[in-house]
Amino acid sequence: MVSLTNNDKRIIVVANRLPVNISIKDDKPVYSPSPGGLVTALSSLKDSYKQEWLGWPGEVDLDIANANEIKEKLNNDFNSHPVFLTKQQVNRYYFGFSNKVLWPIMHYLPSHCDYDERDWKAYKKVNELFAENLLKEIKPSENDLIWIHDYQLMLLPALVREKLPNANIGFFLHTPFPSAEVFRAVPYRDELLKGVLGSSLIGFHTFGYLRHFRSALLRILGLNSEIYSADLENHTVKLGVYPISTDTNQIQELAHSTKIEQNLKQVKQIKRGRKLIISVDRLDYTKGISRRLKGFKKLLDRNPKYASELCMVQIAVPSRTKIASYRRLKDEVEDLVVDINEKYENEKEPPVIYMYKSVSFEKLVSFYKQADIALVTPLCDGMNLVAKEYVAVQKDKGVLILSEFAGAAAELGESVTVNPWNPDAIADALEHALGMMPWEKSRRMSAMFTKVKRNDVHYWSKSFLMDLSKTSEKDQHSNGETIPVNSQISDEILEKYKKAKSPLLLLDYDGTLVNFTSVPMNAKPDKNLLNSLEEINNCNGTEVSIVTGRAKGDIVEWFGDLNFNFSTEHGLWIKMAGEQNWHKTLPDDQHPNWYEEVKEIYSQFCRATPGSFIEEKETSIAWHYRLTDPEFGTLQARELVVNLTNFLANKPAEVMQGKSIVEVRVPGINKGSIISRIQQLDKEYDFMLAIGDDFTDEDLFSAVPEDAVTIKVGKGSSKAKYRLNKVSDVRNFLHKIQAAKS
Ligand code: ADQ
Repeated sequence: MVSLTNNDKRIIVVANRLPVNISIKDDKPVYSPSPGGLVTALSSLKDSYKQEWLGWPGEVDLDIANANEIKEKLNNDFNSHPVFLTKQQVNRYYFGFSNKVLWPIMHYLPSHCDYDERDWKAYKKVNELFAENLLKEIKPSENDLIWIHDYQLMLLPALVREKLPNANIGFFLHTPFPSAEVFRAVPYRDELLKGVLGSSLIGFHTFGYLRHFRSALLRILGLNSEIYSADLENHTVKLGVYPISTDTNQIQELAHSTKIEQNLKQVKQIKRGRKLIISVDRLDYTKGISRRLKGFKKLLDRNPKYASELCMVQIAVPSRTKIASYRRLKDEVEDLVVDINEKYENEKEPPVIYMYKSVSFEKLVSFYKQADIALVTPLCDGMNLVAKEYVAVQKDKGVLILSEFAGAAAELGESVTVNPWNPDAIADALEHALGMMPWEKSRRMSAMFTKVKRNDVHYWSKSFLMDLSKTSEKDQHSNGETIPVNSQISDEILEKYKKAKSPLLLLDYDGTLVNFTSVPMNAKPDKNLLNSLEEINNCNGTEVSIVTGRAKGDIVEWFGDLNFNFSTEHGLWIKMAGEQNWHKTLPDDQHPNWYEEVKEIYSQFCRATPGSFIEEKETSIAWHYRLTDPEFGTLQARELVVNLTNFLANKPAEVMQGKSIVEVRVPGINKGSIISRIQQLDKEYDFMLAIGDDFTDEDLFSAVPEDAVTIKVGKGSSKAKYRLNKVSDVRNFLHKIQAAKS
């Protein structure tokens, strides 16, 4: 593991809110630290890393307050850098796009979405403001770890990457990442995904969210990723799972300290000898408070005696009260509480005690300590810290009832899990918990406590930052052993080329000279490419060769007038410059005897895989799945390869799987065949350059002489010596070649 003791590095935390509250009293700003979970998470790294914060300082009225004075004070006393926002920006960026679009979408509640183009514009603007402030005020270097938090800042990683290509940028999403089917409903889904992809490392609470994110990359951006990484044109993004947690030791200490004595007494007074069920949430429609109350009512309806034996305390912190749906929720919850209490009020106390306020952490811990049951039933929740806080306090007593839809359920399997949408199931879970034997409570709770203690919030931040600090090293090596063509290497190659008297260029077509298109016939060469190749071909003895897997017809149509060398259908048909006729590398009677049957197998797969199609060539046949549902297409391709391999076991055929294509061809001919043809014709060249992007080009790289320059385009292992990232890099390189001899 990489050590995190490094005083040269800073951790720059970027979050919507700074960990300081500013209020204005008598026209003067008053500062009070508001240490949330992130401050605690980073506290154990205080001595090894300098920490700086960037965020919105809260609703400070700038007409009254002095912005410069606030800025200086925050810098000096809190290591914090404010991003000042106008009231309108806050309304549109925070209450608008963040909380009326992204928040409900992330929690599978698109019916709560309220789109407004102006909100999106403000969201973009504020993300830009964050980027500007970060670069201007903090001036990060490549040594720093920049840690961006949550859905309000999804565009920020790419904005920072644009200015600082080698920065270490981490992004952590505190909400769930929903199924791609839901996320694709956001009108600006491409921009949002591309924004987050500016990161070096993206962290999620659970593997499920990571899986959904990868699926969104594939379905929305067409980007294929690995389980823990995605390769982009200019950098690799690592993906990881980091379940956030509590400061378990600190909570245990507090639970046993005298500091909470007074609070414990107050809770006991509320309890009055009854069993206590505790629920603690922000008042948010994702938290399932209404259904939870209905579930509690069902329990009382089934067992009216519980009305005097139980007491349910619902603490609800006021949240996002500027949004209408939150205000409606408040009314709904209050009505439900009144309903239950009116129906079951007895001579002692009402069964539901509803507290609409934020309470101190000491008080919360006292409630957790006195609670026989914690009822945590969000309809959807990234993690849910209340569940873990309860476990951290209880240690080996109590019962946790936990929603299946909270991220915490992935770790806390010993809880009583419940479907939070179903009040009957909530009543069942409560009955189960109330009847649970002490030894079982202890067994379940101790198992959960061990996990919450081991994977605490310090472990969360350390593991994320360790992985982030390793991303830059990894990225450098992500290209395997091939060497990226930097300006020095490019100059060396060009120098050799200039000196050569008879150079030969061997260029693959799709994925090398042009980008892939969904329909292969649409990938026509543009004028610029044709001019550039023609000019190179006419220059001082240089011969250009197109070496492709495409059918001869396509190449004749597009390049027929040009005096190039051509090798098509993976080396089946070759025509060298100046030759009148095409040379076929296989005898005419070699029409494959497996051809029709393979075509029949392909047809079956086409019927079962909408969007796929067959491409017939003379001695090979290809099944394309570029236009299919990407996940299904990949699965079907795997299945097809297994079928074909079995069927062709003793036949003269090769099965190859390339980029969204499965191809069966006659063995013995491949893209390297053009080199044999050159030898047959006794042609000699004193410089060879081969460029290609996929596995079929590896045959060409193997066939060229040792001293040839070979270049792989894109990621993936290769026999080539050098690497260029993308088609546009190849085109730029060709322009340099063009300039070199002219
Ligand atoms: P939240 O939606 O805010 O956080 P949660 O994880 O439960 O949800 O955190 C709430 C925190 O606020 C807890 O530490 C809790 O003790 C405290 N709190 C709740 N009610 C309170 C009250 N009345 N008074 C005082 N404190 C109260 C988002 C995501 C979650 C994710 C967290 C962290 O929505 O899914 O777990 O971030 O990543």
